[in-house]
Amino acid sequence: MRLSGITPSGHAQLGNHLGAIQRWVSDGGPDDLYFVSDLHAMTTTHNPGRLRARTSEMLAVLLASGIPAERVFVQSDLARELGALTWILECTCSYGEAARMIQFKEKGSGQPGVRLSLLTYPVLMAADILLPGADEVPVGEDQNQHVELARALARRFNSTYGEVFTVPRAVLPPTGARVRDLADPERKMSKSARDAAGVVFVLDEPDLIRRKVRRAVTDGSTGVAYAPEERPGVANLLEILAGCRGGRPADLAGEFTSYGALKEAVADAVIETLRPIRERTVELLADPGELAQVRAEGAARAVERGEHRLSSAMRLIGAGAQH
Ligand code: AQP
Repeated sequence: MRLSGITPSGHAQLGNHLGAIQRWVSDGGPDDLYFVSDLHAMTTTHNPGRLRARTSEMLAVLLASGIPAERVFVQSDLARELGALTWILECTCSYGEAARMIQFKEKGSGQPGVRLSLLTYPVLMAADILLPGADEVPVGEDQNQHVELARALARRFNSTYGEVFTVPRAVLPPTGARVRDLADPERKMSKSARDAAGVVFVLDEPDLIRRKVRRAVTDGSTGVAYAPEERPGVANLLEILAGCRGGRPADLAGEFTSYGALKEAVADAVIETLRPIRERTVELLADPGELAQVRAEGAARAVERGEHRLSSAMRLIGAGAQH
């Protein structure tokens, strides 16, 4: 069973769609779970109203993209169970293990007022994974170390107190699955990018998508060829086209003789890929009752999948009332 999350740290962007959500729809199994990881969006300064709105929007985007309602939930709806399990796992984890996480070192070191949660969120992530018993966790390279931590904590708990947790493994994306920022192809496209000029958001209107793609950074070469190292901007456009239409980027390059024609084709493909998702998301957001019901049912199902592990873990560590 696979588990994947998406953090509402901004609006969903094309990289989230092509690199993650689209695969979740096409490769997902009936037991897989997908969640909006809103608790992970609080490790740095956040705006509560904006977080709530983005959480609903992200849930709507997942549903509009084709993920069945019975496979989604919102992380904070399981705050009690995840909070309890996080504490148990923190009592299984050493300070050194948490402090070694590269993301903590990159985002936290030397910063004033760093939230403690920036240090401990990989343990929450371990709880996300271990509570429902996920055995496969599709993640980007940057999250691999966190899945390693979840593996270590599951093994340590099982060997110290008793077998409760499935030991998960990370499933890394195929190479070339990274969508890069259109304005700066050295960076990956990100929902929290400081400058949105090179980020196509899933809910962008067609005109805006076309403008962003037309302004995409390419290079001074002539002719269209797929050379990710030497020509990252053009390679990114070809990969986006392949992600939307199918086919291999190197083969698609042969269809074009100019960057202008390539950009128009990319804009058309992205607009047509995202159009039905945007339209359905708008409908879903206009009906908060339906979203609230999906949330409530998703939370109940997710709790049901994991509560027996939490109660076993509580019993084995000697906590909670004895039955
Ligand atoms: N540019 C990308 N190309 C391919 N896949 C991507 N993903 C994100 N950006 C790209 C994949 O989307 C999933 C959910 O991402 P996340 O919410 O866990 O956080 P992230 O990877 O940090 O995504 P962002 O958009 O870059 O968010 P911020 O700006 O908050 O850091 C993951 O499977 C991720 O690999």
